[in-house]
Amino acid sequence: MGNFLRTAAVMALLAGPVAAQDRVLNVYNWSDYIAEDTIAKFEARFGVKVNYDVYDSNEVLEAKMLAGNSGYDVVVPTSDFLRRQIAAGVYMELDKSKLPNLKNMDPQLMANAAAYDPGNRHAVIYMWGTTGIGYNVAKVRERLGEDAPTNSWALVFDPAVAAKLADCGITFLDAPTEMLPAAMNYLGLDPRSTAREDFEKGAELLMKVRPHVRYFHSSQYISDLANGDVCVSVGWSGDVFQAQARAEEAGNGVEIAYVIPDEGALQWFDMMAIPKDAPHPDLAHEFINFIMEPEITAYITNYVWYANANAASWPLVDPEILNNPGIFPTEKAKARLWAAAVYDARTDRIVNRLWTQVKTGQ
Ligand code: N2P
Repeated sequence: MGNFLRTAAVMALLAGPVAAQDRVLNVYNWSDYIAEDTIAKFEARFGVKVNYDVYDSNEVLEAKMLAGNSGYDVVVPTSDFLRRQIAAGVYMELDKSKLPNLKNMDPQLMANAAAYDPGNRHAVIYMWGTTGIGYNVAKVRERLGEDAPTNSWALVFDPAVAAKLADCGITFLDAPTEMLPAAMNYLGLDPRSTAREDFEKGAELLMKVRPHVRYFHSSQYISDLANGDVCVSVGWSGDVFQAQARAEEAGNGVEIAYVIPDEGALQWFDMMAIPKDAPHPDLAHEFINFIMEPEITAYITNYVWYANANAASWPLVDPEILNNPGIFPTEKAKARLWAAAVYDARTDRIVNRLWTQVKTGQ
């Protein structure tokens, strides 16, 4: 009897750590998109382990989500991709009773996101931003003079201008659903159009400038801009500001600027969602609620230079970021931003075929 009790006590002790090990959260998020201590804080607070993987493309995330059984508990698709993944039945409805911090979210921005997820039933805004141009101020001035069209998409889409910048390095995002509409918009076409001819015209323009493009990649440009290895990148707002900050820290004399061109730019929302087959849905809710704490989200914004939609966090955001029109656009700039159209399967095929041609040059 004594032995039995002792054995039972030992087993109970063992059960503790085993149960704790089971408290694991698998997060799949964009690269360069979280503060250095966010995950450690969550692990310490909840006594869990987080596996944190990253991607730099909605297409990569989408392939995993549609295949199913990804093992991820929280993922962060952009709103237009979110919408069709919801239609495909990929995400569970959020249990809002487990997300009291939803009260911190800005109603207007959540209403914008609701255009892609009616009632915000499946997702919460993580961060948002624009797709514009990052450039090396000195190198662009050296090549194009004071009249460089740095407020225009002409900087990368006018073949004569791009030719003059080719030697210092132009890079494009490997993001067909963002690059083609940007080219269409520059041509005076509707960036939300899904007409085949419009995509073809956009692709034709991209084909003209592609000989001057060093690479198509969606994360490499951060360090390349910062080091002065490339001089103009079509990129995401916060990533360009991270490049600017890295150059400043390195004291290497590289000055990087970000512009939302006068012709307008894409405004996107990256959304936290829980796959239907997530292994740890309760913990996933805890994580989303944790991210919505004002201090946590303000610290992420201060670290990654992306705007958030958490109004309660804004007093804690560095004024330098809050007042930066490249991060939180002015009302005037906002009027020229467009929201992504949601592509159906037919549109997807057109876009993918043209994008392969643009990237390979044939
Ligand atoms: C972070 C990129 C996130 C923006 N590196 C893409 N929606």
